[in-house]
Amino acid sequence: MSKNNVNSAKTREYLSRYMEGVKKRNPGEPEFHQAVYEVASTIFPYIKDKPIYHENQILERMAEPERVVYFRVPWTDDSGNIRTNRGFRVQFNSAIGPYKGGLRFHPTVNLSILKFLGYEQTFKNSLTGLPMGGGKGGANFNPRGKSNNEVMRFCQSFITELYRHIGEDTDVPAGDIGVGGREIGYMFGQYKRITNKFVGVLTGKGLEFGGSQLRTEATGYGAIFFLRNMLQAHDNAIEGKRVLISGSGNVAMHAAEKLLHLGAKPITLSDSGGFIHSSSGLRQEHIDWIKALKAERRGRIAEAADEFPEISFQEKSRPWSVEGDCAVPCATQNEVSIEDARTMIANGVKAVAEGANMPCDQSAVEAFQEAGVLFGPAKAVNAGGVGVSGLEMSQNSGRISWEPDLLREMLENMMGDIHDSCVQYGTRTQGPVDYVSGANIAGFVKVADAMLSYGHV
Ligand code: NDP
Ligand code: 2IT
Repeated sequence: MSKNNVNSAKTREYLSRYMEGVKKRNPGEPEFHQAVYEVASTIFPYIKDKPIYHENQILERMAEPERVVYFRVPWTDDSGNIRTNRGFRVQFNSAIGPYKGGLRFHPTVNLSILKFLGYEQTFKNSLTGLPMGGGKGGANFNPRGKSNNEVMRFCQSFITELYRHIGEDTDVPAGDIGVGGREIGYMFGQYKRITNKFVGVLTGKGLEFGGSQLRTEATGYGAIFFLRNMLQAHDNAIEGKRVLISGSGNVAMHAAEKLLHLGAKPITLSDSGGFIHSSSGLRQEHIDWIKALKAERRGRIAEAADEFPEISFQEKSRPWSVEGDCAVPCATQNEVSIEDARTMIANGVKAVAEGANMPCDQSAVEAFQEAGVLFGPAKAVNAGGVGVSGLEMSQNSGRISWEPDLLREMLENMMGDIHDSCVQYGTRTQGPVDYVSGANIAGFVKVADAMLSYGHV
């Protein structure tokens, strides 16, 4: 991604011709183009003296989903009106295992966003070291303001179509934006009812029905382990660091909690209405209160400022202008622009770890890298979530459940191994580790070599 990666004229020419083809074949899909460019710009320099990947058109085949399912989701609201949404599942790549990746319910969901997420997921899942291919799905359904019964009816209708395309050895969905424990419960219940099978077809399930210890916490906790590892590898420490976080969902809240465990200070959180700030640092009591606000009362982050005098709220803004040492964006794609990046660099931010998927736009990533800011890309930083999903699949297959301590240890080790893989492929002669190249190359090699073994499929 950094300009240094695309370092020869010939590589630049290959990359630009490749991207022209991707854009022509996938018109009107800017998020998908962005995700493919980020990977291709680091893989072309890596494979320039490895003709086998070119001869076998590996990057071309990797940019084409193996299958896309696109379906109608009718449901009835509480007033008796019939509503229609659009459901999707993008089965991107199954070279190293069954398709695996979350479901997103958000009004902005479209094919471009799900293709970017499914493409990214392929490399992320490879980095975990577990046998999981890449997929993503969801619907343009907005759970906000809907009653539990409406969400249940929607989930049941969604699975009534999707169930025939998924399975414990075929495709295993999980949560993402707008899909948490409640939605997974409704969908698992309907899958079991239709198929008469109790199998690990979804992850992120409740602990009572096959869920894994630590899956709920895994993405946010894992992201902070990765941030700590990046700082440690560059002779710095996480203790005492003031950390800007965006979002107040699953990833953000557990990132904030793990920062507290490690002696750092989460100072902001946000939602689509604005952000909250506490200069002395958010405490566990704030985090517990906000978790309950979001999960039980489905309220807005602004309410935290009414409840706690030490917390302020700024409407319709993102937290990136607040002074801090590190940033962990945990809301959504492209929430950090080049202007935000410049502000953070000027304010002395030393490390950025992407908790959300592709939260920093292309120019923001380049600005961080050029300024020498440690930059951890999403596919490495947030891989702990899908990593523990993979462990949930193993437990379900074996009909066993592992103790919390074992899962804690497995998650921390997995994040350490992912960090090591990035260092292996991303170490440069000068400057900090290039984690973008490191993650992309480490994720690519395993998937590409499996694809070579299969011939042209
Ligand atoms: P949640 O639905 O639990 O929370 C999402 C949070 O982000 C909410 O605070 C939401 O605010 C905010 N948000 C979402 N969309 C927007 C938007 N367009 N503008 C501003 N704020 C927004 O989702 P998760 O925490 O699960 O996911 C957050 C990110 O992490 C996503 O990028 C997801 O793909 C990624 N991720 C999630 C994993 C998981 O295990 N859950 C694993 C790996 C990555 P509001 O409620 O106001 O919309
Ligand atoms: O983006 C992601 O990695 C997720 N939403 C989690 C996917 C999973 O299968 O646990």
